[in-house]
Amino acid sequence: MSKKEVVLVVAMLAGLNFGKVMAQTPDNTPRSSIALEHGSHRLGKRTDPMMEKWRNYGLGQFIHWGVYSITAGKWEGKDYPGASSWIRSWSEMPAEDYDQLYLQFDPERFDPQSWAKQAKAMGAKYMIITTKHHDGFCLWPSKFTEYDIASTPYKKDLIGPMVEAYEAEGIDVYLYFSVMDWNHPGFRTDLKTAEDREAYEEFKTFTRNQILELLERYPNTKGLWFDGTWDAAWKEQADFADKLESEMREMIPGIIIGSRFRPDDYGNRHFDSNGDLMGDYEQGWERKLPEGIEDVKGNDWDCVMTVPENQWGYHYDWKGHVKTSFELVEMLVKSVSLNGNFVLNFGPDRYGEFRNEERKLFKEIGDWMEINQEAIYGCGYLDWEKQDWGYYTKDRETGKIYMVVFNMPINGALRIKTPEKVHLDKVYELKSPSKIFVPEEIHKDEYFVHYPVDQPGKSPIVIVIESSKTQEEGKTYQRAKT
Ligand code: H79
Repeated sequence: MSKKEVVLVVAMLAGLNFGKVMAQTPDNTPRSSIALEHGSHRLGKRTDPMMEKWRNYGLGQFIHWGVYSITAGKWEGKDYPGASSWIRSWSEMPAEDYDQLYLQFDPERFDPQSWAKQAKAMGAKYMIITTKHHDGFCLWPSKFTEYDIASTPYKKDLIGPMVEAYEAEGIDVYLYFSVMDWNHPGFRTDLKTAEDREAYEEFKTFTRNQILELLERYPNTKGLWFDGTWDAAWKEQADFADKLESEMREMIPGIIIGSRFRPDDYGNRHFDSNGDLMGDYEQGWERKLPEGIEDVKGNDWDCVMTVPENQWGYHYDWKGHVKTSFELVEMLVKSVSLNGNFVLNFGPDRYGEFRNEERKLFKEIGDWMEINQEAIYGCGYLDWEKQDWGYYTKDRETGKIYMVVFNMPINGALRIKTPEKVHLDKVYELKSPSKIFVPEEIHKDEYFVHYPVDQPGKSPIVIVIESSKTQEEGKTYQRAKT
C-alpha cells in the first residue's frame, strides 16, 4: 500500500471513530482528521504563564560552542566552505582527527558572568546553549559518554556555571540538543539492515539517557531546542519520541519544546499529517523570516539567525555579507511584529571569548534596546495595513502601538492607515515623549505623521501611538475637543 493509500484508509477508520489520540480543539469539539497516535496533542497556542513569558521575550541569544571552535573553519590550511560546526562531515577532514580535538579543548578564559552581562546589555531575555552539537561533544560531564568536557584538559562543567550566571542576570536558559550524533557508534541516518536497527536501539537509549540527564542536572531549564532530527532513521521513531517528550514534560512541568523534536506516525515533522503544529512553537524559521502574518499560521515561532551568512560556531574568517546591527534590529522588529521571537547567534572562540564583531553587536543592539525596548518586550502583531517605513508592534497588555521606522521618507511624512473607528489619541517619539506629533488626516482613516527631517539619525526611530476605538460620533467629539 502506498503512503497515500495508508493515509486514506486511516482517514476512513478515523471516520468510524477508530482513532486514538486526537489533538484537542480549544473548546473540545471534535474535528475530522486523520487519526494519529503521535500527532499534535493540542490545537491553538499554549496559554499558561511559562509560555506567555516565552511569547513576550522578543529577543534571545543563541550560543554555538564546542570543539569546532578549535578548527575554526579550516583544516591543514584549507578553508571548509560550509558552517564551521559541520567541518567533521567534510571529506578533507578525517573524522578520527576531529574526534581527538577535544583533548585540546581548554577554554581557560571562559567567564560565564561576563557572557551573561553582555547578553543582558544586548537586551536578551533568554539564551539557548548547545549542550551537544552534531559532532556529539558534550559541554556537560555526561555519565553516558567519555566524549565530554570532563575528558578535556578543562575538565569542569560548562553548562552549570552558564545556567547560574545567566539566571543571576534574569535571563532564562534553554538547552540546545542535537539528536544527530556523529560520534556515537549506534547513530544511523537510515535503518537498512537488522544490525542498523540493533545499533540504533542503543543510540535511542543513549539519547534518552542524555536528555533526561540534562533535565536532572539543570532543573531550572525552561525549554529544549532540538536539532538534527531530519534523518530517515529518526523519522521512524514517532512512538519513542512521543513517550520521551512526555517524560521531559513530566520532569519539568511547563517545559517548552518546539516542533523539531518528534515525527508523527507518518514521519512528518513540525506539522503532523493533519497540518497541525507538533510541539509548543514552530521551529522552522532558521536563517529566514516569514514574509507576512499568514505564513505563521497563528502559531508561536522563533527565528534563529546567524550574523554572517551561515556560521554558527566560531570561524576564523567571516566571509561574505556580515549583517549590521541595523539589519539585525530590523529582523528583530519584524519577528516581533509577526508574533515571533528573534534569537541571534554567537560563536565564542576556543578560549571562551567573543570576537570583536560580536562584541560590537552586543553594544550596538544593546544601545538601541535601552531606548526602544518598550517596542519589543511583551509586543506582537498589529492588524493595521503595513507601510513602507517599517513595522508596527503592539504591546499585548497596554495596547500601545509602536511604529518602528527603518526607511525614513525624505520628507519625513510617515503614512498611517487605520482600520475604521480608530482614534489616534496621542502620538509621540519614544525616546522623547514630550515630542508630540499632531497627525495630519489626509483621507478618511489615513494620516501623515511629520517627522522632522532636519534630525536625521542612523538608528531606527520609534513613534508611539496611543489610540482608542470609537463610535463615529465619539470620533467627531474627540476632534471637536482639540
Ligand atoms: O546548529 C545549527 C546548524 O548546524 C543546524 N541548525 C542550526 C541551529 C542545521 N544545519 N542544517 N540544518 C540545520 C538544516 C538541515 C539541512 C539538511 Fe542536510 C538538508 C539536512 C538534510 C538535508 C545537508 C544535507 C545537510 C545535511 C545533509
